[in-house]
Amino acid sequence: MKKLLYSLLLLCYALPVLAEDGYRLWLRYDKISNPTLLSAYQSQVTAVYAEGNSDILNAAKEELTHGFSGLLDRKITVTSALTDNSIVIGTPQSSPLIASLQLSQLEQLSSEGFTIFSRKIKEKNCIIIAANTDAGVLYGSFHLLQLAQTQQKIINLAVISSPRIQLRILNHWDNLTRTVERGYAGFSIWKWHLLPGYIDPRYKDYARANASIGINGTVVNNVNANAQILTKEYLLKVAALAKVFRIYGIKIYLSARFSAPIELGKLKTADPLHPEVKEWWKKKVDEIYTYIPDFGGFVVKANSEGQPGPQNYQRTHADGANMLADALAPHKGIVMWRAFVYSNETPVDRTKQAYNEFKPFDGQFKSNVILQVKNGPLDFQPREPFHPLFGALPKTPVMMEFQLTQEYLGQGTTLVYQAPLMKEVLDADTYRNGKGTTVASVIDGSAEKHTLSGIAGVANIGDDRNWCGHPFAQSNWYAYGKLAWDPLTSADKIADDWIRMTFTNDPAFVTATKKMMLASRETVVNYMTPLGLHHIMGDGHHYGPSPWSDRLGRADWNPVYYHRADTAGIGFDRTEKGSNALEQYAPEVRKIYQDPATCPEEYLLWFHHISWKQPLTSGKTLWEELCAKYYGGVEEVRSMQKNWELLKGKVDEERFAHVHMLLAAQEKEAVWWRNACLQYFSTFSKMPIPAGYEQPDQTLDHYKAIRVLNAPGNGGGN
Ligand code: GCW
Repeated sequence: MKKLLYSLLLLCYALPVLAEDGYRLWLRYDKISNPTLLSAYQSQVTAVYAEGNSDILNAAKEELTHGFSGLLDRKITVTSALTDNSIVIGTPQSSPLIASLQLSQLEQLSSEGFTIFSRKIKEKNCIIIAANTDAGVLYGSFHLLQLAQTQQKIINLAVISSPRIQLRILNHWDNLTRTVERGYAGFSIWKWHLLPGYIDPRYKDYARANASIGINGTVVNNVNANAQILTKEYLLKVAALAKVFRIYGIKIYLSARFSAPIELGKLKTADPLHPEVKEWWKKKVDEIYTYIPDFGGFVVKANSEGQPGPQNYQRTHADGANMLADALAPHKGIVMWRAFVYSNETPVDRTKQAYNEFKPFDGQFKSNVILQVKNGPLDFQPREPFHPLFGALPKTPVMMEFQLTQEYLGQGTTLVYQAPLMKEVLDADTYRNGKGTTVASVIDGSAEKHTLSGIAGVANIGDDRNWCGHPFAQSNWYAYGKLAWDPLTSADKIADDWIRMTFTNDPAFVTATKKMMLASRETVVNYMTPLGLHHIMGDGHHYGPSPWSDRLGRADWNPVYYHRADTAGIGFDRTEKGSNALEQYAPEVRKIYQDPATCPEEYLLWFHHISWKQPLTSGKTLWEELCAKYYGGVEEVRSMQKNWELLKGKVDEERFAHVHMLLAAQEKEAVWWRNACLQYFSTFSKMPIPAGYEQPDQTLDHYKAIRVLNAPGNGGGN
């Protein structure tokens, strides 16, 4: 009896550890399931040897020993003497042993790069992870672990890897109240009220996860910023976070509210050219560096959607950015100035406004300013062409902003792997310096040899146990980091690795799941906004379809502004005959898009107003093609459901059931999108949904009457 009780008790303790609740992300380090491989790895790795004791090196040692102990199912420790089959880590500065190897490949590496190779040292077989900095060693350690997690070879490697982009940053739209703007995974993970005293263990796991994919910076507060974050009280809290993140090579940045000198400093103005304002920022920045010596700098959303900015004082974006840049420069801090600006006072096509606003200032920003530009000219739609500013600012460093949180991509219920979306933009050709000037080459700085380069992802992280809400949403955090390190990596490779580490190496599971992930973005486009449609989501909260909406205060917040459906056709004419947004692209790009005959169909209604009866490449008319896309999208969700069912038993029950339920929700939403949009558009096309398709079971009025109350992430105090 006692024994039974004891085993029951043990089981109780064991259960939470075994539960696959998604908390461990892609850092699961479970025992290698393939016995042959397991014994091979066991003979290749028996210990970790490191000379040097910095915090970052210690983090690398901890990760390697923890990770390999799990993967190899035996205790791997750090040894004080070199033993056979050791992983040897270090830099020439920290390790006399590494220095003695005189590694010429270190010269090829950037400060964060690493090299991994095998060598016999003092008759001992070693796997060496060397770098120029401790952060490089940490990244190399994660790389080696990932090779083992994905069951690839770990000896006799010749890895040389450096990040192509310098600043690889997450932007949290987290409010000090702990609500998250556009967040669908719970509340903010920052427990401001408990900081700086209580350090939630989650902060370390957050930092580990980021370091494992090379993310080296984080902006912890919403770009719709509360000036409070700049008070001493809050800066001490920020400093406590910075202390945890520093150990993982991550710098902290803050969103700065432009009017802070008024709100906190009691000044009468925030005019960037006013001496007192300059002085206030200078002092504030100096103060920040006393608490956080490696503080990264500011991101600023100015004169956008009601946020204060230099234009309130008839000053320019350059005046505003440069004033902050001057305050940060002595400390080597930077300003990430957002280009997401538009005004409804000017009746100009919203997609043109950022370019119009910033193009004239090219070359006028201080050297520690980088412009942060969203991937497309509108706002994180399921599909947008690349932002014309990527091809328009040769004299200014420009960084990318992607949105990992799925504001316009079905939010918490939708399985959508975003690497294909990101790749589409990164690979797009701006033709800025002739053919081959891809967006990736602009943002990595290589196109114009800029020294400052960066990329930001709006985080999809919250305090849900599994971090991102949807189990597959984790893949977007992961993919973002991997593409930030190397934008040339394929979406396929990233998905493959992520699945193996997050779920299982079972080939049948990997193949089927990868197929589903790679198709998932197009599926969402098909049932939400096919053929170049955009911004026809629900008012304000952006959840569900609402193409009929025209009630919001400003024209360009309303779906009818974007689809422009009438009896003649549908789509936004952005050619010379229309808003001429096309003039903002290079002639080569313009040429492709300006003619409906050559414009890729995925952008057709983005650039053109097309007649309902216009035949498309499929031979179908536009109306028929629109129907085919919406119906196809729903069918694709149904096949995802079927495919997922076939994988039952190949993954743990918990995550299987979670995804199963979410796919069912997604199917309902896809039907809702399809029925609502097609019935609404048919009031203009005056054509029915072709017979043969399953007909909508609800009327248009039914769909119009749906009200989504309390959608998460929409509004709330900051
Ligand atoms: O996509 C829109 C969102 C806003 C957001 C804004 C921005 C932070 O709807 O919630 O505000 O973009 O990027 O500034």
